[in-house]
Amino acid sequence: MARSPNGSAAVPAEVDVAVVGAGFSGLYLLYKLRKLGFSAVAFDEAGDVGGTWYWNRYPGARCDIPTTDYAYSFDPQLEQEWTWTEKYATQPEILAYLGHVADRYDLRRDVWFDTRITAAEWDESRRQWLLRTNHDDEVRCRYYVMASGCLSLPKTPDIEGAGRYCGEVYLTGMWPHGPVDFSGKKVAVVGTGSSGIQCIPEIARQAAQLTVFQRTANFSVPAHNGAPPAERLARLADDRDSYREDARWSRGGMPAELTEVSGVTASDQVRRERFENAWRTGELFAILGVFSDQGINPIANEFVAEMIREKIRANVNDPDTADALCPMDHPFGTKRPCLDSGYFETFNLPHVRLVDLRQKPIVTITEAGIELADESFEFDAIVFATGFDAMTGPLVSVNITGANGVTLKDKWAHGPTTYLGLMTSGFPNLFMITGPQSPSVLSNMLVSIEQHVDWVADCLGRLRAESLDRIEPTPLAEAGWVQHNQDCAEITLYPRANSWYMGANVPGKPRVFLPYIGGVDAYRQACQDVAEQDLMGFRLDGPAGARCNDGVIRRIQPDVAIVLDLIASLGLPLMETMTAADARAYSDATAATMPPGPVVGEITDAVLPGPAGDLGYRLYRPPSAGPHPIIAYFHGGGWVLGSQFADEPFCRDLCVRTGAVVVSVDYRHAPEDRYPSAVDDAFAAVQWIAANAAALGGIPGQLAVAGWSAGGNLAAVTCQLARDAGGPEITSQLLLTPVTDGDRARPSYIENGEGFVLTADLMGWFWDHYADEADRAHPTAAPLRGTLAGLPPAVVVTAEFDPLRDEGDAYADALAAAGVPVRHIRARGHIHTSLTMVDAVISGAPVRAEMAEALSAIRLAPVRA
Ligand code: N01
Repeated sequence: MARSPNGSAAVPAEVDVAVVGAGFSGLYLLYKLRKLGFSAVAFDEAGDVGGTWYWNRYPGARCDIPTTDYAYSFDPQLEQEWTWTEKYATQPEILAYLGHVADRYDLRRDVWFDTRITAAEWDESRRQWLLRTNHDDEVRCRYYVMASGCLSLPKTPDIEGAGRYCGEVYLTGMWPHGPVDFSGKKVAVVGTGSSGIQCIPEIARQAAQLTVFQRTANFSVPAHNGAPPAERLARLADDRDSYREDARWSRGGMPAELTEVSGVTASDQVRRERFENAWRTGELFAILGVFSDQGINPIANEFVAEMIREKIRANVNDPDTADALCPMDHPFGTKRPCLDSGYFETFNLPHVRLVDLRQKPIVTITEAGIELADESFEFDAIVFATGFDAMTGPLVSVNITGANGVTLKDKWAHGPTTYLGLMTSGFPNLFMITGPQSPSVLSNMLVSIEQHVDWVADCLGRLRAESLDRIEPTPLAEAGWVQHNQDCAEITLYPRANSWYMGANVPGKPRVFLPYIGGVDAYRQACQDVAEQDLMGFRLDGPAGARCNDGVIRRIQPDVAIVLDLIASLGLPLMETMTAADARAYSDATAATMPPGPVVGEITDAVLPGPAGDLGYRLYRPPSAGPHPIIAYFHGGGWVLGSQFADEPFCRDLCVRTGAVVVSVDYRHAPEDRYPSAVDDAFAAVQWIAANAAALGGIPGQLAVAGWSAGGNLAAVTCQLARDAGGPEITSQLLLTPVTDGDRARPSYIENGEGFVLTADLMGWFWDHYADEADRAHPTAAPLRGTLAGLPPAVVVTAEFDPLRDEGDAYADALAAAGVPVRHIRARGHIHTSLTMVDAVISGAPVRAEMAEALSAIRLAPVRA
């Protein structure tokens, strides 16, 4: 039976590339592969091209990205000849566009419709995939591409009795092709995600009665549909290429200005203005970008969420219904927000009713309708808008067996693991378009699809040119990418929602954040970097031989990378080229832009007597009733910069996390007062604090010392001095990325000497200001060179991308070797300065939590009691 419009009776026995899917991805892939001279065929279960737009024919189905951007950009001529009628096109118009694309490039001739790939097996001996279809055809291919979409496997309604119902049943994701008429009927819609929210107003127009069963209220924004957006059209007309290039290098795949306005610090008026402006655009990325911090800070997020709830309450007449429609259980954006046309207003119609399943769950579906604990409904039709087994579902639903005989389903039993969302180890020559751990569903799909297809096509062309025929990611590269994805997600609020992004909508599915949330721009850069570094992280093989440039493409924490990019973009002069006065002014100005840190119980300023005059200190008291343990804290700044106020956010954080009084003491700075002035001051301060513990609200005998960087150096030195002097009693020491030696020949000085804020040169500048060469090896300047036995238990924190990493590591090792209890925390992906950037670098929070927990665990037990 011919299933291809080219009239072929059977699929070809062997091709270069087999593609699953004939939607946006599959069609562009066919076009691209053909241009490169590869033989390629595509298979699709559908009767024609269209992918998701072939199946999702429910009333009201539209795109939620403006048509100016929801279209291919690979061929300017195609762009010129197609005119969209609306800002958000209807499903028939999008399907017509895809039909036009298929015709224009004569793509249908290589697509086998009504054909599902049921199994795929890697044949190592022939370096080919063997694919089987539901018609028992077989096709061998060198490369196999799953262009099967992220939301293409509808979830079967997981509701008791779902199979019993005898009336009309519809799934939004598999809507019939013939007409569906709800006129005069009693209709139920189950589900209020994007599909439900789009179809509910349309069904309400026809049905005699409509009952909406809502399990989770959803945020939705009016689409303000109409003509395609004039401003975007004008920009396209003006310079199409640069508009498209902006989209490719944007965060979400549409040109948009990223705001730096924080929801936390903006005034009420600014908040309201920004929100209303975004609301008026009717664009998802606008409302997702009202504030720079709404995706990571719950307070900023709640401002947006509450303003949306206000809109809902203003549009829905019945207050109880309005309340039920207000999402309360997840931060805004953490479930895909919807765009609607009159959704909330629909509930003002007399024949439309909302049933809140949180109040009254469904007990069962019956032959006639739906039964709750206290009410039964009869319906002529039930529409299930219950969503999809997203992202991984379409991939693991095919029985794919890789090189080691393991199926993809088994490999991903605990969640997907991919390299760049493009490939997965153990499955050579298998590519995914918009696979898990790529931006895909968090972006304008069209931009992401084109980027993936281009990357895959370039890769295949390159393999052919280099006489290679096998490509597979290494376990190291894949683990690194999985970790990076997790790092990106964990700094956001997204994992807080029970969303399909998390796999939470499918019972039994592992809860893992599925898409890459680092942004289209960052992702594109990563893919480009991999390609430029000889396909780093891929094992390549073929007639030309085998090779592999193994490695991890992104090791820096994502928010640290943002800070580094920001600093680089400012083009600031290097601190080591400044005078000490200018460097101090610069450092103070930078500190003033940082979030203040958490609220503590009390902050007081005072002075204590030092060897050469008073030393200022700032005391942070926890909110709980005292007395508390005390931490004497020494600020960072290379003995040159800073003051008792300089590390305020970190001190507050330390105070709140440990429940200790933190006394941040100033000390004399170089070059005015060189070594050992700072040491003398630090030791004197610790002696005074110990002697005055009770007066400070502390518990006598429970004194820790702590410090960051040069302050960590002083804290370490102070512990040695106190031990040698027989007091005061110090119960523990917290050394955060400390200076312990100053030997700048260590590998971390070379690996991390440039580009991570604290440079090797700057450290040299600090040392030169602080101490004469002859003094630098003295244990009171280089505590690593001192005797370490008998020191208080230590928490040593070192950062991966810090020039000081190795001397911190060496100190932790040496302490342990000397019999000192040590908790060594290695901050993966961090730099020297990122762990103190409280509320600015979110990924530092777990490290600070760990150090506080470690300190609390040892602080209360004096070692030499
Ligand atoms: O699916 P969903 P969707 N009992 O999973 C509910 C894209 N899309 O098809 O939230 C009762 O979002 C479920 O409740 P809960 C877009 O990316 C785009 O609507 O799990 N209710 C939820 O309310 C979108 O995000 C457009 O508590 C049950 C609903 O069903 C994605 O596709 C249009 C239930 C499912 O919502 C998926 O959207 C449409 C049960 N057993 C879709 N099981 C555009 O505008 C599930 N629900 C382009």
